[in-house]
Amino acid sequence: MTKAFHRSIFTARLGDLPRPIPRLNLSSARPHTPQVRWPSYDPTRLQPGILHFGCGAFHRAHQNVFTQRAIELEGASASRWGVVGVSFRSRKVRQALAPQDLLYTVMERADDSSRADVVGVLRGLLFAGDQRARIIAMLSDPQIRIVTLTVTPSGYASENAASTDPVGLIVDGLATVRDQRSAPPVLISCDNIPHNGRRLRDALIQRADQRSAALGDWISRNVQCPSSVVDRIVPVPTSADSAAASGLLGLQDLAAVATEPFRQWVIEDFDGPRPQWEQAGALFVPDVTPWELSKLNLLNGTHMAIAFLGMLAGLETVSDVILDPLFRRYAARLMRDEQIPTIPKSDHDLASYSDLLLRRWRNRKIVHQLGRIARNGSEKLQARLLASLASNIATGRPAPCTMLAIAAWACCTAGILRFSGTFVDEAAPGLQRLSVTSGGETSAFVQMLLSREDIFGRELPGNPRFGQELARAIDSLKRFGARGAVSKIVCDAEVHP
Ligand code: CS2
Repeated sequence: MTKAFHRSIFTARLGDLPRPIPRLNLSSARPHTPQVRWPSYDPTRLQPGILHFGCGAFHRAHQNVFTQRAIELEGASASRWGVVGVSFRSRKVRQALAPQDLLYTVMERADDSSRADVVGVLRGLLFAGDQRARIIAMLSDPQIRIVTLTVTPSGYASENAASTDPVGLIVDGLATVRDQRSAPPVLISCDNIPHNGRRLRDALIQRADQRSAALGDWISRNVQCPSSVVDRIVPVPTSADSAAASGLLGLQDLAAVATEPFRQWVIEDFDGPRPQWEQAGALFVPDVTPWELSKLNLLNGTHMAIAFLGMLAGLETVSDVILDPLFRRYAARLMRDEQIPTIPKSDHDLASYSDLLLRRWRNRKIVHQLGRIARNGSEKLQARLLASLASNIATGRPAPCTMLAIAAWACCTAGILRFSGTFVDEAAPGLQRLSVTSGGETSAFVQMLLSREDIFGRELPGNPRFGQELARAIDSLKRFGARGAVSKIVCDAEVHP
């Protein structure tokens, strides 16, 4: 065999090996692919002006997209709105983003269109467990004019022993601001909870009061916590999403996020500098309540209802449920007959909003796992389903769809019926014990269940109609299964509208 022959085999073999795709970062060459948009500004020139707590997929696909658009539309003057993210639960986000110079792709997917944006607004990423002092220094840095939060309801606990939870860090940062007599940043909660601004403010004041009443008082007089309503469906990112982004970019992206085209951010007016988010589609309003009520009830409440009923019916994703004509009718009826009547009238057109929701949920390109929505359902039940139910009971309006949704939550969480998929809920072990103690007796189970004041409050359990109807709905699920129980309600309504 000649040397040349050896060489040709060697090169051929090398050529067969898959070449590693270079990682997305600031120095990677930008391939010219029409579906991918790169930031039109230079990310290295952004100065940090926003500190964000809770750097998960939702933040990356929501607030950062608004900020990027605002920076692009405002031009060079907006370069003071770079974002420094803080993560609390793990170092994973930092590990994925650091080798990418904090760049990542947001892929917008619809059944008939798709686009991808490389987002460059993140200019720092800190981990609360390791970098407490840095975070407090940033909170009191006069350049940081805005702090946004997506830390889930548990992030607002006013009692907490750790000093690295969001509320503790902000209180420490504000104490420094007060000592240095500078202006505090504006704190914007972007969590999906009622009156999120007030909730944040109360948690901060209570925690500060434990240190010194003067600090609590200073916070109450000087710190603005506007409420905001955020909306965009962002499933948990998967390795398939990373692979898809890498395919589009020709560069490896291990922090890519997939989302729907729709995005909404409604923010209560406040004083002080901010990116021109309204140019990017955000809405500034004096009072966010109408948006908050429609979002929490119509979107999140119906999501929750179809998640538990869908899992009981053996389905896996939101689009599986909504593309099923029976469940689509159920969702439409829940919104039209049981939720819209409980929301005070405003300029917000709720009939169009619910039609839009049904269209958004049909999107098969968004793989939104029902188990993800069911996660920690017990802490979300109050704002999403129980509040509208209480108002329906008070006015004597029947609410069979809501009752069935609550029954489905109970059957899944207490392990009364089998369901597809998995979900975590801190209250689940306690509810499962109740189910075992009741020995399969629905009314005994319901009686014990309703004593959980942390889930149901005091008022609803005091109304005997609630307990009786809930027990009937659970029995209907046990007897006819989710599909059978839903069709009894929906078909019955169509016979007797
Ligand atoms: C969902 C929300 O998991 C859930 O509770 O209802 O995450 C929902 O997708 C978002 O609020 C949409 O804006």
